[in-house]
Amino acid sequence: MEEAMFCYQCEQAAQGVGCTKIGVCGKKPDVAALQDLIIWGVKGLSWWADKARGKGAVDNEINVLTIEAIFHTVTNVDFDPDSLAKVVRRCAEMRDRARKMYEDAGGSTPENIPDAARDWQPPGSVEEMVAEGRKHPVKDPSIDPDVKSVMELLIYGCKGMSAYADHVHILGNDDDEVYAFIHKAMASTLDPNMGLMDYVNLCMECGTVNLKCQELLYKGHAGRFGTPEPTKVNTGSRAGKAILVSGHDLPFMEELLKQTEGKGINVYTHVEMLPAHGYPGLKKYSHLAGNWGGGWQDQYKELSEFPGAIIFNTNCIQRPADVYHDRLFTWGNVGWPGVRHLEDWDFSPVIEKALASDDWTDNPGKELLTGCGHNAILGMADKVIEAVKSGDIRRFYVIGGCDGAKPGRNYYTRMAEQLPKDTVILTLACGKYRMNRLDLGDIGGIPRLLDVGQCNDTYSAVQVALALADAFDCGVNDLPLSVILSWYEQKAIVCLLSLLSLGILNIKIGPSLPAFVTPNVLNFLVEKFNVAPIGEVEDDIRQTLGA
Ligand code: FSO
Ligand code: SF4
Repeated sequence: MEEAMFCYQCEQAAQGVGCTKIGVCGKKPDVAALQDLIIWGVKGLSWWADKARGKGAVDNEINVLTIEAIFHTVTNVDFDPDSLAKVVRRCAEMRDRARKMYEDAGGSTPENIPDAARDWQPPGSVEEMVAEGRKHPVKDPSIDPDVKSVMELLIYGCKGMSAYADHVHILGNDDDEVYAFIHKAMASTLDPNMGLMDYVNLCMECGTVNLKCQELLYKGHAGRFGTPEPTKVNTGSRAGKAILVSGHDLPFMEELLKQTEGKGINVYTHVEMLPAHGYPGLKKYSHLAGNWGGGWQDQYKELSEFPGAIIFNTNCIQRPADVYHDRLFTWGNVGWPGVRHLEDWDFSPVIEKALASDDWTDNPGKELLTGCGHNAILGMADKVIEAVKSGDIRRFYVIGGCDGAKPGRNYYTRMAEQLPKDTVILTLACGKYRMNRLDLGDIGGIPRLLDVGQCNDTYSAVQVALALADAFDCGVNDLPLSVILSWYEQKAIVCLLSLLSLGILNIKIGPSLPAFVTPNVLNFLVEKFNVAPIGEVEDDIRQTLGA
């Protein structure tokens, strides 16, 4: 029977193979087809943009559309066919503009223009676009399965990086190196002469460029909001009106805090917004009240308990419950059919909705610690180094990445609980919700659980590792440090590529391995980097401690 769709880009891929009827994430076949068409469109526009850049011609509108379009296809971002159809049209427009830019810069008509880069125009209706999208599926039996596997790894790396690049752009910190790489990489997937190792090399370059992109983001955030500092965050509620912000975009949070100031509304963070509390420029707002809920996968229940307006500015959105559907908003690249989308920086609809919604009650909760980025950790470097030398700290564990629904993810909680008391855990991204309510204590005043920040703060965790390696005059792989990743979507993929590009060995990945990685590609990763799936908690602790 013909498959209604095929997608295997995230950890939830059905049966560990791929979603073929409807996405486990809720993605319907029409949305899958439109997202496939967007990726096809991005490949075409990238082909011309890459050539134009070779002639010295660059257009920032093309650059920004490229990353925004790709971001719309990341897991749990945009489920709205109308919004996706608009992106398809923009891709065709920008492809034509990139071609013209190349020709105006003196480029001659190339031979063998790939179909995706030809002057195809999107049909008028969404239904026709869906039919067109079905002609460009992810599956392509004409490509060798191992080559296809690494090609998809590259595309998913570009998806993750595009999300970060979008935040960088919103901060106004753009750098053409990031756009140039994404255009080169996406264009390369149309080149029949590319072989397996060519894509492997591009994947490593993707990891390197992503670190640059995350550095731009870190510096953009720190420049605008100050350096994150360790901050305790309440997880309960305050009496009064309430808005909950989910997603990763910090300038959005600043603007919302400005627009809600003095209006009797408390603003709460959800999932990846938690690190917002650590930035001086954001925590100075007294109505930034606390953090609500656990990992993104619990939103149906937890957002149902939230009385005010709710807004998602990035992933991970899921099908809303009826009880809050009317109080839900999306912004940026996020979309859900029937949910009101805010196009710009005027948040008055959200504010009005919050003011018209029920009050919340005063109910203080447990406190979480966030804001422990590299500046904070390296601020106590002497203490940390001394604790390692004296044996008070035996080993560091970076345990982070995405949270998710699978029962196997309790591995990360059990790992944090069972690690010996002379170990320190650095955590980041939403995977932290598997452990950030545990009381793990401290080692001579150094908290045993340090929340480095959002997934993009992989950059910050890397800075800690590099500084420790420098202090102990050794390589990162010689440090008493283990990396245990939990992955879900494509940002985690690009973070993994960044760690591999630094030559970091022995990374453990769970709760399951990517469906798009073939056995041969996995063998390659095992041989070159000794990556391994997570095993039993006790065995993994014993093995990493060398006990
Ligand atoms: Fe999580 Fe979702 Fe930040 Fe991801 S909220 S899963 S890796 O979007 O980006 O960590
Ligand atoms: Fe399935 Fe994940 Fe694709 Fe959604 S994003 S359709 S869950 S593989």
